[in-house]
Formats: sequence, C-alpha cells, structure tokens
Amino acid sequence: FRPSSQSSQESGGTVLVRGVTYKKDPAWFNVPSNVLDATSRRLHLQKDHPVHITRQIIEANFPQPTYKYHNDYHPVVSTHQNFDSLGFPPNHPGRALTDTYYINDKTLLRTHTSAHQADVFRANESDGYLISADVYRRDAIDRSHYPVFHQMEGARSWDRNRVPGGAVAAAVRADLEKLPKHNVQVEDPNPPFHEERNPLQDCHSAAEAQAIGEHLKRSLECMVVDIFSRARTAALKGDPNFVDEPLRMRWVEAYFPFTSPSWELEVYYAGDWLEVLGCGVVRQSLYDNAGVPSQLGWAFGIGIDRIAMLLFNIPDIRLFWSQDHRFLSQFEGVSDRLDTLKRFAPFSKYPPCPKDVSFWLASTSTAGGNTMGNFHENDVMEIVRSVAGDVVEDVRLIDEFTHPKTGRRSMAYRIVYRSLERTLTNEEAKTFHEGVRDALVKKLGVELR
Ligand code: FA5
Ligand code: MG
Repeated sequence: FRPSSQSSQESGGTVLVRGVTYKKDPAWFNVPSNVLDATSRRLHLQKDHPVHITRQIIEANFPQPTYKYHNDYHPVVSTHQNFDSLGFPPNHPGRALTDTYYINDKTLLRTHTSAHQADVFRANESDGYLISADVYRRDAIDRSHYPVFHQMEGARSWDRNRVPGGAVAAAVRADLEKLPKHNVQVEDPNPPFHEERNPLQDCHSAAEAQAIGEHLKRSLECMVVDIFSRARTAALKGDPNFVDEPLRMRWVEAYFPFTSPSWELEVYYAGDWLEVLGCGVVRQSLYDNAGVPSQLGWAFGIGIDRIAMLLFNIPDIRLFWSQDHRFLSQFEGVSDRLDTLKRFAPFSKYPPCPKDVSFWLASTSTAGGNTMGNFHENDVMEIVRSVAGDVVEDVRLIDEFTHPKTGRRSMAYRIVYRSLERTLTNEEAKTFHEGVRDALVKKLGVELR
C-alpha cells in the first residue's frame, strides 16, 4: 500500500493526515475516524462543488493582485499558530480537548483560518490576502453545524512607510473611494469604536481606525450584496414560490483577541439573524511579531458553508459531504459559468426517526453532591456522530435534573436520525440507537435509565 499524497489514516503511534505523518500522544489524540477521513476531501478545491463555487464568488469581490490567494495550507498546525500567535490566553476555553481536535499537546487540526494570519503577514507578499481552508471543531449537531467546515480569511494592510507623509487615514480613504458602492441600508447602530466595549488601539489615531473600519465594512457589505443578488437571480429563475424580500444586514460589536475594534456581520435569513462573519482592525502586536511593525489594517473570517447554504438554498450542512450524484450533478459546469448558477432542488425529504436516550452521569465525587467531573456535551455529540455518521440530523438536550437526595445528575437527549439519501427503516434507526447507547456507557461511563 502506497499512500497517495492526500491520504489520511491512523496506525499505532502515528497518524497520517493529508500525506504527512505525525506522532500521536495518547493523552491528547482525540480525532475520530470520520473527521480524519474528511481531512482528505478539500471540498473548496473540488471544481463545481458548491463550497468551491462560493469561494470563487467571494474571491471575485477581492481581486488579485491586491489580494493574493492561498488555498492549500495543510490542516495540521501548532498550538502557537492556532492560539498563541493570535493572543489567546493560556486558559482560553477554545484550547480545551472538548472543543478542539488534537494530535498531541503541541499539534492540532486548525479551528480557524486565522491560524495562518501571522505566517502570511510575515511573508509580506501583497497588500492583502485571502486564505480558504477546511477547519475543525468539536461542536453541536444540527443542520448548520458540522465538525468540519470551511472558512475564508481575508486581510488588507497599509504600510506607514509607503504612504506619502505617513498619512494612512487619507490613503485608506482614497482606497475606499475606489471600492464599489451598494444601495442597501445596513443597520450599524454603534459608534466606530467604544472605550470600554470595543476599544481603539493606542497605536492608532481615531481617524485611522475609523477609515480602516469603513474600508472593511464596505468591502464585506459589497461581497454579501453580490452573493445575495446572485442567489436572488437563481431563485427567480428556478423557484415559482420564491418570496422576494429585500436583503437585511446588521453590524454588531464583537470580541476577538487579535482585532480591536471588532464586529460580526449578520444577515436576516429565514426569519432569523444569521451570523456570517467576524472581523476587525488587526492588533498591532500581530504585525510587530511578524516583523512588519510599520503596517496596519483589517482582517475578517467568514464561514463559506453558511454562505453556500444561503446562495443555493441548501437546507442541511451535511449535504456538502454527500457523494450522491443527485446532489453533485446539480452544480456541474457552474465553476466555469457562474452566471448559470441554479438553486438546489431538494430530492424528496425522507422521514425522520427521533429516538430519546436518558442517563445518569458518572459522578467523580459523591462527597460534595453533584460534582460531575468532566462531562461535556461535545462528547455526546461525537459519540453519536461516530456511531451514526451523516445519518444523524440533530441532537439536543430535552431534559436535565439533579436528584435531590443523591445529587446525581440525569440528562436526556433527543437524537433525530434521518438519511439525506434514502428512507431509514425503523430497524436501522434502532440499530444505530443501540450502538449509541452502548458507546455512551463504554466511553462516558454513564448509567442508562
Ligand atoms: C473566527 O473563527 C475568527 N477567526 C474570525 C475572525 C477572523 C475574526 C479575522 C477577526 C479577524 P468565529 O468562530 O465566529 O470566528 O467563526 C467565523 C465564522 O465561521 C462564523 O461567523 C460562521 O459563519 C462560521 N462558523 C463558525 N462555526 C461554524 C460551524 N460549526 N459550522 C459552520 N460555520 C461555522
Ligand atoms: Mg462568531
């Protein structure tokens, strides 16, 4: 057996991820085989895949050569790249084994494309960049969450030494004038920065941060307007029941350790506000540590899968991983002809099989009552996913209580089994559910009720 340069597999003390071998640390290694398999898929590089098409459309809004594109960084990074270089404190919850997939104590599957920010700033090859990549997170299970998804990172910098007289604010405003405009009303009720909630950095003048913030917001708004106008055209062509509503967007204040001030952009979709991206003015320490202290600018990170769901009206994030011809054939030819983009036509909806499981948590200490040690919901999610794979649509907590006398905690979850590709028999759903129950006992030490 000769592994191809993209293959991924586990054996003994090592693991092969997309053609590179790593030493596992059994105290840290927590990557299940379905996630390991996904590292080889690279949907954002698969022509005519909706994730690839969505990447192409976002890229078109950030043109070369101002923006240089990086689309093939390896998914395994160091804790330094993913966390330390970005200013995450040592005790940040995102670093926990319950949230992140580790190979060993210093090596993990990137949880966001920001893991590559410092390296690309250091390389200093262009004024701006875009990085598209698969990212990995232990997370909830529902129709908009999957343990593997895709992000695009973008950044734009200006160099004090290359701007006449060091007048950065004026230079940024001149570039802002060159950007496209749009006529959508965007809700943006907060000031450009706020002393407590969303502070200006000491090294920036108010005029600089304000100009950079405006350039950032306009660039991202125009991209979302473009996505929505393409989605609308496709819907009007293909769906007689389409309700043509105006696009609504709003900016909300946010926090990231590597930007300040920071924002998230939300889009109104299917009756609710959906967060599509996070962004902000890059913290100066990143440029300083990358050896380019005279630069300043903005960065953003967007969820490509979520944008693809909006663009094609795709109802479930699992569909992106489908190899079913009825899914993939709907996008054939679109990468070369973006104007032929069509809405996704769902193949028939198969019936759901909901099943409940309830259990007592294993208590690690009976002395103080209800100390339930290390129980984390993401462990339940992963056990369900590892037994039932993509046949699970949704997992949610439906009941939880603590016994008044014993102090033991009981949890009840509803698991919805539903295949995207065929009707599940009740027997099949029962077999999956039995497997889940067994695994909960074996792996979490719970007592079934
Ligand atoms: C980040 O990951 C930051 N790195 C973004 C950033 C970059 C901020 C640069 C500032 C500067 P966050 O965890 O919010 O932030 O994720 C960014 C986007 O990824 C979200 O807005 C959402 O669109 C998408 N996303 C997050 N989690 C999931 C998930 N489980 N499934 C699908 N999409 C997700
Ligand atoms: Mg967020």
